[in-house]
Amino acid sequence: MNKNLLILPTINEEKNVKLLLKQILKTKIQLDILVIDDGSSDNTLSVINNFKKKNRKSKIFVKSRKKRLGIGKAHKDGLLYAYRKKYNYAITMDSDLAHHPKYIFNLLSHNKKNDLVLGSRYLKKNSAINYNFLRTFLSNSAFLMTRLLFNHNFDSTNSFRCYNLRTIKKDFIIFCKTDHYDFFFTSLAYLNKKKYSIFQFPMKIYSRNYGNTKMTLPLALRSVKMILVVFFKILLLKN
Ligand SMILES: Nc1nc2c(ncn2[C@@H]2O[C@H](COP(=O)(O)OP(=O)(O)OP(=O)(O)O)[C@@H](O)[C@H]2O)c(=O)[nH]1
Ligand SMILES: [Mg+2]
Repeated sequence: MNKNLLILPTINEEKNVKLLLKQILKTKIQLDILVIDDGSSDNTLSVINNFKKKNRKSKIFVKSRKKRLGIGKAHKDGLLYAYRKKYNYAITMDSDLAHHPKYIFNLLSHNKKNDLVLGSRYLKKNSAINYNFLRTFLSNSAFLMTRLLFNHNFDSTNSFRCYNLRTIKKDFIIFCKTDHYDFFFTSLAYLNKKKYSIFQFPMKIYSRNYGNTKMTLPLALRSVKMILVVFFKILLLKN
């Protein structure tokens, strides 16, 4: 067993996942992979299973759920699995090629001295590639809001992260009641408040070329509401 588990949440990402798995293998980084799929109706699962057959040396596990349980739930379940199986580090990323696997090297080069490492598109200019106006507006607003309310400058909606499971207590998963996109800023606000050491490095994030976004208007509105709810929860939380 490798000491690193890479968690990939998927819904209908057949084209992306095919390229992504190849890119990951090319890095030659030692990791096991856990795909958490929420009811893909395209060929995502068969692409992954074919890839597994052709690359028997790499350990790829698949958890397939019948319907969409939420991206936050996928991350939480993946993290709990990693704790249970005693991995030292859990790496999380999107499966739509938004995060290039070359950046896993950056995560791993800072993960010994920090509890959480994450990539940020806000440390260097022009780091969000091919984002349209709406996407830029949503990400920038989330960044601004979390900066103001939680008093940190982390890229709080970025899922590209490495959790040090030996130093982070799994309580944070229980604190994050949320199952959707708000998981990302909630977990970060909690870990920051609990004084875990968080390190971020600059990275580029690419807009998707294949497939449709899984972000819907109700989910975006839910995040707006949850920022305020989490603000009060964090305020009441003891250090
Ligand atoms: N398992 C699971 N995966 C999800 C869910 N929602 C989104 N994903 C996956 O999580 C990743 C991020 O979702 P995206 O749709 O790319 O969300 P986004 O990055 O905010 O939006 P765009 O990149 O602009 O489309 C992708 O790999 C999705 O397939 C979910 O409810 N369950
Ligand atoms: Mg995306």
